[in-house]
Amino acid sequence: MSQGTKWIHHVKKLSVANVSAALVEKGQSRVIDASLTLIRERAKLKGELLRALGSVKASASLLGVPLGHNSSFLQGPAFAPPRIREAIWCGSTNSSTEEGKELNDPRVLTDVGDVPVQEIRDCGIDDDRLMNVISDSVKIVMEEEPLRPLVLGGDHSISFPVVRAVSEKLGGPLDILHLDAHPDIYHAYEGNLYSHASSFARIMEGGYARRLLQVGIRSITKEGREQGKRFGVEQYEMRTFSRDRHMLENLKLGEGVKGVYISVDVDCLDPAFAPGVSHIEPGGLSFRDVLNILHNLQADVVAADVVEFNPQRDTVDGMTAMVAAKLVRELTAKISK
Ligand SMILES: [Mn+2]
Repeated sequence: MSQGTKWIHHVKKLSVANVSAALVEKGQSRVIDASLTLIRERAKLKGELLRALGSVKASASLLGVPLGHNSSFLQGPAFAPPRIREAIWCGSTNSSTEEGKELNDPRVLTDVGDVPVQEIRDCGIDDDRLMNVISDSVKIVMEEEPLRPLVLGGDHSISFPVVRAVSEKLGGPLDILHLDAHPDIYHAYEGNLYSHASSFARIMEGGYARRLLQVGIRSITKEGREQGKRFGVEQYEMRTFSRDRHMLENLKLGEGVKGVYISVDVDCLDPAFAPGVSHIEPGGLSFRDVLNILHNLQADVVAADVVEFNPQRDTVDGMTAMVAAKLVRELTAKISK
């Protein structure tokens, strides 16, 4: 058993002792209800506040998903959400986004807290149910208009339950802009269908995306390309980025579907810009490349995530935390209007 899951033992032991399965199941359901209650009440309060203020069409709301155990390598992304929040509000910079949105205005950005992933797993709750809790949490945020979820990962496995929820809630497929060094589209990885390397296979199988554009790709296997073809994914690899750049920096997405979802894996960036990731893959995008793509994108962004920041691989001064935070800040500006 890998290090990050070592301590999640005792409920599994209980279930083999003299405790009925029904009793354990009932207790687990209570923990799930309690987990959803705090998110629901915070989202409700923020939604009521924004509706009272009026004239807000869409507003980003942070939802942390501190989950790292579906990674094939390191589990550090479980510790990312509080570090990203800390960096968003770090006093070294002001609270304006590049295009002039004020992050300390609740009409622009609110926070509904974290899905208590470790607490849920500590109670022996399996990944099928955990993924449902993540989806339910996203739907709870969307319930409170004008809130739109801006999700802090976590490893990339969380994008599947998040996209599923957004698509189900809006009632149709989305266009997805996915920035990543990897296509994350293996059927399964080491037998795990929920692996962070398989999230986009689940998304495509579920019919949650009309178009999936993958940008920044530079670590892709034969299976990754075959799966891409099979699902009709538009894979833009770094080796041809200089040729594709103009088109990718002038995208228009989402016409005729329910909206656009943006998933940013921090490792889409060259490790020179973002060393604090689990999978260091040279030859990536510059931070300005990513901002050009995001700033010029014409789209109604209904939700987004920033995933795979690994604080355990970051520099001592938290440089990648600032990078992840700035991605979140600029995505906030993209969502809120
Ligand atoms: Mn990646």
